[in-house]
Amino acid sequence: MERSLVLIKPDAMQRGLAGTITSRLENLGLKLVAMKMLHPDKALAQRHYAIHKDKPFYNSLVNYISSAPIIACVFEGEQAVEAIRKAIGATDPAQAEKGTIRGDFGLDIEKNSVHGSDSTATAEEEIKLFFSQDEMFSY
Ligand SMILES: Nc1nc2c(ncn2[C@@H]2O[C@H](COP(=O)(O)OP(=O)(O)OP(=O)(O)O)[C@@H](O)[C@H]2O)c(=O)[nH]1
Ligand SMILES: [Mg+2]
Repeated sequence: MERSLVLIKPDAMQRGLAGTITSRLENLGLKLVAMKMLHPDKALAQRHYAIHKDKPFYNSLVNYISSAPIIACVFEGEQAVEAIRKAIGATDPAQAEKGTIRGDFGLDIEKNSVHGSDSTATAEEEIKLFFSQDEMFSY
């Protein structure tokens, strides 16, 4: 059983896509075990994307993620990390296949609607950034 952190990014929130995106991931057969709406501050955005701190787009990415409320969720299930990455599609919506979340809804390489953890190890670190133990559910 794996867990993955999903963020519904500002561009998707602002276009009313939170339910659609959550629904697509539930329809993969994954279980929603944590969920919250929050407006990330810059410090949280910087920690979440720390791996990209030397990239030219880092400041823009941090400003973008902290520009508006987002929804953070944890999905759990068999091969959850890979299943979610597949459903999300390529980073650049222009390259993402139709039928993927980014292929259908992403606006550009930065405003690409959703984040999904890229490994089980990353997922555990990311989940700890957004959720405490008592915000995670088993049912
Ligand atoms: N402006 C800009 N943003 C980028 C670029 N590449 C990536 N990003 C943004 O940075 C985020 C993290 O990049 P990556 O971790 O390489 O891509 P990813 O794993 O598909 O996306 P996440 O699930 O959000 O981590 C992307 O989702 C984009 O929002 C770029 O070349 N320019
Ligand atoms: Mg990534």
